[in-house]
Amino acid sequence: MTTHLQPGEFSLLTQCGTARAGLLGTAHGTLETPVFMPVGTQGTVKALGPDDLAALGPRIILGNTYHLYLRPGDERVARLGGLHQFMGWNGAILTDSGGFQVFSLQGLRRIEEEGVTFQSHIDGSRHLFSPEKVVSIQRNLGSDIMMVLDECVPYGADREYTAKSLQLTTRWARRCREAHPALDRGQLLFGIVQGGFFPDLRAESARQLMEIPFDGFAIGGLSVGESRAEMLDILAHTAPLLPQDKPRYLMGVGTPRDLLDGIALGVDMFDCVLPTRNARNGTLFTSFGKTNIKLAKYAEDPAPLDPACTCYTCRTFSRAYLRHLYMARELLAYRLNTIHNIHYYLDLMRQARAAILEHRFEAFRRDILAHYEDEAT
Ligand code: PRF
Ligand code: ZN
Repeated sequence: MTTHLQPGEFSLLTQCGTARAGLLGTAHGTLETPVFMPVGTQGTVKALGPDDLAALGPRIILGNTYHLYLRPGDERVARLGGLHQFMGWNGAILTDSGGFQVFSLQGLRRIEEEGVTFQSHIDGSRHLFSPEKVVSIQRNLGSDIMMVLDECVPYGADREYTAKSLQLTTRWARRCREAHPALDRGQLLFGIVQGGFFPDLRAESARQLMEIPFDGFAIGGLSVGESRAEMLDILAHTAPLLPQDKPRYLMGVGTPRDLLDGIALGVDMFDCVLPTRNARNGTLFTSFGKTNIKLAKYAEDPAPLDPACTCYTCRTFSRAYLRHLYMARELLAYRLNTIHNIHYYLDLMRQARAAILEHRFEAFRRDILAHYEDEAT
């Protein structure tokens, strides 16, 4: 049983070193942190239906402003009752602001004070994302947690560019807050710290954003091509600068190892396409490390994919069958693999949370990481 918190209320239950276990209230339920948010970019966690999600049990998923604005359109979603109703999902939803997706687009995009202009990847039409516009879109979608418009500075950007950019991100953040007053807790609004790979600029960004009454703070601009060591370095420097009494969200990260390291450094929320995307190319996370279901050694293997896993896929099917589905490009392969990988991520977070609450997180982390020793992940 979980205590029910009001939207925006954040309760820090325990710290184990700098790792934190907490609760965050939203308009669609209370989240147990640390939490992993499966990515549902276009109003679906790819290959899963709401019944699959219900069985897996995440309390929150992520949606994307950029994609849903272009198609089917946020106003259409609003007319159809909002994103929760539209996609048949009654848990919480966090929407990213679209800035990051726009910046990852090839071709035309222009950053100005007013906002960022870009061309649709669908039909080439031109659009402007201003801070006010991305708030309006996210209000139409009705997400529980909205993100401010930010510029995710490309890896390798120099100090001068990064410093200018973080100032712009702060001005955009302020305009987002003004477009959605802090009193309106039905939808929370998080600021996003940028500042590239310059520790003092990270500190400056955090300082400026903390003057604005946000419901939580994200760390953006990481996992953009840097080494793991660089990422952890900036994370270790940035996380402790953020308010103790507000949730901290590391955007677009990462591998199981990254999540455990992030948790150790005091991060409460994560999202990443890795478990869903990997599932669709046969790469599966297991208690014995990462594997690929297409390997020939699985062709006649009657064992479950991960004997230690309790997901529907592992309870029901053999490695041989999963390999067959994958090799035959059967649609069920995507669903079963995704169920397993999402289960793995959610279970890792549940175990991490339990370990924090029982003050044994470091031992737990070392134990899990031993399985991933000689891998990039
Ligand atoms: N900003 C936003 N979304 C993001 C990022 C960011 O910096 C990242 C960086 N890894 C992922 N998603 N708005
Ligand atoms: Zn499984």
